[in-house]
Amino acid sequence: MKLGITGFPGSGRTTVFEALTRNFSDAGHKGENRIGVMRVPDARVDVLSDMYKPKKTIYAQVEYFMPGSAARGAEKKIDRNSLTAVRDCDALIHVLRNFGGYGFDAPMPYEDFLALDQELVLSDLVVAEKRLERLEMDKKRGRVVEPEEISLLTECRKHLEQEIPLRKFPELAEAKLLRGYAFISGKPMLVLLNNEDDDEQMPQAGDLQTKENCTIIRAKLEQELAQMSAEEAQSFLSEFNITASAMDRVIKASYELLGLMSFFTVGEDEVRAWTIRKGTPAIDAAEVIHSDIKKGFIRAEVLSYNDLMDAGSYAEARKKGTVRLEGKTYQVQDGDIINFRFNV
Ligand SMILES: Nc1nc2c(ncn2[C@@H]2O[C@H](COP(=O)(O)OP(=O)(O)OP(=O)(O)O)[C@@H](O)[C@H]2O)c(=O)[nH]1
Ligand SMILES: [Mg+2]
Repeated sequence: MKLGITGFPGSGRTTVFEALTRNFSDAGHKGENRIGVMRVPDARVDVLSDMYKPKKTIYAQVEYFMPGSAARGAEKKIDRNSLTAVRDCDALIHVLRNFGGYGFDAPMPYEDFLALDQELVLSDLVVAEKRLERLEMDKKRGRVVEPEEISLLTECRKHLEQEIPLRKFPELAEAKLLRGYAFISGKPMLVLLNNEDDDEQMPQAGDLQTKENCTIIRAKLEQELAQMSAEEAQSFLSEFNITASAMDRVIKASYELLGLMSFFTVGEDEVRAWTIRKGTPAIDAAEVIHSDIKKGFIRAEVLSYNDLMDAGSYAEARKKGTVRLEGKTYQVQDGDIINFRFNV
């Protein structure tokens, strides 16, 4: 699962990418694509690891992709190639400039947001129209066309003509028949307002905050922070009134945005967070670990993280009766600790 970073040239995409992934290089300045894999911070995994003292502790991960861009800073031009490049991402992180300074106009995050969103909508409209024309032609020629595909595409076209991004219609955006089109306005989006170092306020930005999933960050500050030693970071944190890295928050929000959640396996060898989509049944969660566990599935022994905390230990939880046996169709919950019983 991959998140693509978008935004105007000069909005701070490279800075955000580096702060997020701690991957510092001048590759971005040469217009190269960059990819970074980050662990998803999860205090529950820390606690479980303290409890079991395993040889290995494995966190969930998310991947960030930043397309290289030929456009250079503050050009105020949307780079279409970099939009095309994020079409195969599962969600978007959209960076808005809310800082000024030498060489920059006054920030206009709301206008920038609308301009980019319009671009996303237009490029999807072109795709939908072309495909509909094609399908109509095929129909006339007597070829078999899927009527459901035509009606879904027609619905998309209607919304796009009204300049509404498809992410406002999640069911439509996620329809199986439309998957191949990789509609970019249909991808879940996290909007990052990239503020000045000393500014923690949400800017004037119309109805942005109520309509979109927004987070305020100070990317330059975070990028500097990410390059410091622990001691340096400590004094920096208090100076700028930061309690925890905003990037941890962004990574967690990314995981949520992708519709993902974690279940855990625990033991002396390994404490591990496994990633599944919300609503996944136990039988498919088993497959994430190994296809043999799915094939030979008998039961899932489940204890929720909170019940483990209440009881203090697995053995106590068992005595209290909070360890449950669940079948194949059980819908796994975020934070379930699972021990799969299976035959090989
Ligand atoms: N004050 C301030 N400056 C920032 C912030 N984020 C980025 N900058 C500066 O803005 C400039 C552009 O940032 P980049 O991260 O290179 O932006 P970009 O979107 O990757 O830009 P291009 O790749 O050049 O299109 C750099 O000089 C950054 O140091 C911020 O949060 N506050
Ligand atoms: Mg850049």
